[in-house]
Amino acid sequence: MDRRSFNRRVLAGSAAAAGVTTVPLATGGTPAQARALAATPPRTAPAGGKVRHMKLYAEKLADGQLGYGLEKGKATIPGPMIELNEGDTLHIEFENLMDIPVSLHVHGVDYDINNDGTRLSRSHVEPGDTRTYTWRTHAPGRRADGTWREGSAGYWHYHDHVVGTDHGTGGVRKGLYGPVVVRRKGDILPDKQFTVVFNDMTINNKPGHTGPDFRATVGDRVEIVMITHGEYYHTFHIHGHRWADNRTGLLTGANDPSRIVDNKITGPADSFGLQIIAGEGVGAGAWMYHCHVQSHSDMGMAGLLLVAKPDGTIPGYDPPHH
Ligand SMILES: [Cu+2]
Repeated sequence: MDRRSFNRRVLAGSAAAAGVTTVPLATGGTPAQARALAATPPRTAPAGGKVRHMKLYAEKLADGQLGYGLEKGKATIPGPMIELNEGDTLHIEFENLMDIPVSLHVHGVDYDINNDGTRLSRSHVEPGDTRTYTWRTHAPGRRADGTWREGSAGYWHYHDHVVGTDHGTGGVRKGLYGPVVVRRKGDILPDKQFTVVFNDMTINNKPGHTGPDFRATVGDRVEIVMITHGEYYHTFHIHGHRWADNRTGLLTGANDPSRIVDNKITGPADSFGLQIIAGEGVGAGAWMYHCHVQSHSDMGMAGLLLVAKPDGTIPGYDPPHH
């Protein structure tokens, strides 16, 4: 089930429970339209504490790049989005379909040395082999000494740490990376999610000039997970929209001191996330996002957030012809 139909179901259920009338979504309404009409608050993350299992593969793609995927033959760059709630444990049965050793190394969550995904800790995976990596997460709380321990919630990422060099330089360069989102109970859930990875001078290792482009409808709550890899520093900028420079990318109230930005410097292995309401206050359009280092954007580090009107049209946008 895709996220939108999932939203439809959840929205339909919650609206019914709240006794509100909604426009039938089967007639083509978006989750955002339904929410606006029903004044339904956004969905939020539940408490964690679940034990989850998933299968992940590493494989060569047809064009010689490398990717992670949930099924054989379906690897993508970036790899699949892995979402957890604070308190969850995740066991990943990771299979290496390539003819070279590979690994899975994660940022931000809890893992012991056997799950580090490095050759130095002998936690990589030889060709044809399978290994289960375990990631754990925790909610914030007070330590025995009274000091505050942070929780795992954040916008994180995973990547290979052995292809090419003991730092995975070759693996990361060829596409072995992906997003991890850990939510705190009550965090607002998006309608749509996109991952943007500035990797060397590409976005998401996309060959050719510019893109990828992403699609949303006015009013959609869009979440962007932004990750940087490679050799350079970049700045992530999006037109027409702003976000809070904090853990969630959202303000929590009138007195939240977080700075509002529309541009953020980002260097190798940095990651952050943001949520925007597509077209809020500005309407539909082909809204650019790009690295704001001028030569980088000139060289193709730019794409579009295509925000459509409810009728599907995008004013001023001339789609590329194939
Ligand atoms: Cu750049």
